[in-house]
Amino acid sequence: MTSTYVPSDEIRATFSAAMSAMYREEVPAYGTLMDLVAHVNSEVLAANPSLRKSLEAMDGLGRISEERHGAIRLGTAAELAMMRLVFSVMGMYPVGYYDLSTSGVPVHSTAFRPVGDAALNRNPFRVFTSLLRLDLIADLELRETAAAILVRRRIFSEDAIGLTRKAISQGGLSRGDARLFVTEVLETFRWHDKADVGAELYRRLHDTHRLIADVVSFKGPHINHLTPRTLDIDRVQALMPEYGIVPKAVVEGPPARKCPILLRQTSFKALEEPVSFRNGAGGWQPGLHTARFGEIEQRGIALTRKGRGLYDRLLDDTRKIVRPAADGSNAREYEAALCRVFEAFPDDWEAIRRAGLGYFNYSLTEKGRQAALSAAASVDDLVDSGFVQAHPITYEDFLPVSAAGIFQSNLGDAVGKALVASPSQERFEVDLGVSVLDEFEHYAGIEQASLDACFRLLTKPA
Ligand code: OOG
Ligand code: NI
Repeated sequence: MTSTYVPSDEIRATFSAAMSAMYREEVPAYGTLMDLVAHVNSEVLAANPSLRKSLEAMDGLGRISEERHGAIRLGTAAELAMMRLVFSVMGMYPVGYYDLSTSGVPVHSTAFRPVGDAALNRNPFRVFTSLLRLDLIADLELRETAAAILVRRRIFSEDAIGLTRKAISQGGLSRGDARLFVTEVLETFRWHDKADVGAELYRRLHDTHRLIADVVSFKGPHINHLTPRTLDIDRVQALMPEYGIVPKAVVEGPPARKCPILLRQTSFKALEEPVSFRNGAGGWQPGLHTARFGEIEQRGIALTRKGRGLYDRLLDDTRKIVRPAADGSNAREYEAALCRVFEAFPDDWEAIRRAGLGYFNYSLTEKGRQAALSAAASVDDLVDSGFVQAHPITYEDFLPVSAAGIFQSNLGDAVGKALVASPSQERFEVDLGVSVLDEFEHYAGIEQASLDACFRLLTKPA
């Protein structure tokens, strides 16, 4: 009977499209950004046939325009645990642990995403999912008030829960159930302009930390941004003002390079939106809330632990020279320092590969397909002799310093400093109900599998 179920990849693709359509309607600037990104991507591909070729080999061109991530902020462990089950129906699993407390944001996070080439190529939709950490709030009374509000709310509909349980127990969903599942789950991510609290409590939450107000005051974890993938982030950043969008001052992540590494991101500021607060007499009182924004990203090669270590060190060195100011006043200075410091990171695929800084997908060349090896050879020998070629593996995850920069550009400038860094992956995993996948092990596994396949083919008797 399993064959009658809709593949989880397809449910995810349908959900991602539905979410994008909903957000486009809710936040028109996101639609403008999508159009701009599509325009720049097609320009880049037309002007750069070799990039086109390597993308075809690396990721499949089809996924680029489909590609996006979103972000939500949850309030309780129970919400996180249920969210994990919901995402699992769509073939999305928690990868990585991100501690944002180091940057003054009282959350820790994971990314739910498809795992493995086939699933990523079918649809790479992912959701950066944060859990609020009330334990980092000093005001005990406010902490308890917030916790009491959160424990009462129900962010999933009965049908969303029922269909999730059904999918898990029977191993999938029929076409009709899958359609209903997408509709019901989408509700969890919808914007609600009616707050669940009064203006006075909102203000107290807001003054403690704007993020707390965003999580606690509303009925559910509205999607706060969606991020299309661009092939030229600097070009999109430069064109944004022409399209009536004001970008944040600096692009987060590594500088522009010939060989892109990890992830570069930029966003436009959150909108100030009209909301209503409860007025105590059963009525409503008008107010404003800022939460929802747009973001774009450009993805490069996944780095090994060694490569990531070098990246983290260089980023840190840069920030010792110039720390990007929230108002953008030293943006040029920061970019210049970033470029200068990152000269220490090789900008050539073969150099990156040989130094063990990045992960690669290996495959046989035409010459390799004709060859049969009897003696053992090293990977470098096989690459040198032209039997094996290496394509960079795309980074599918996130970066905590960048994420903090994105959070902060959208939470106003007054945030920062006040928290004591306290990563708590164990606590997070208990709340989640499983361990998160280690991203490095995951990429290493993909690389190793591609090498194993090469060796198998090369040593097969003719
Ligand atoms: C999430 C910010 C992190 C990214 O792309 O790094 C993020 C949030 O604001 O909730 O989405
Ligand atoms: Ni994002």
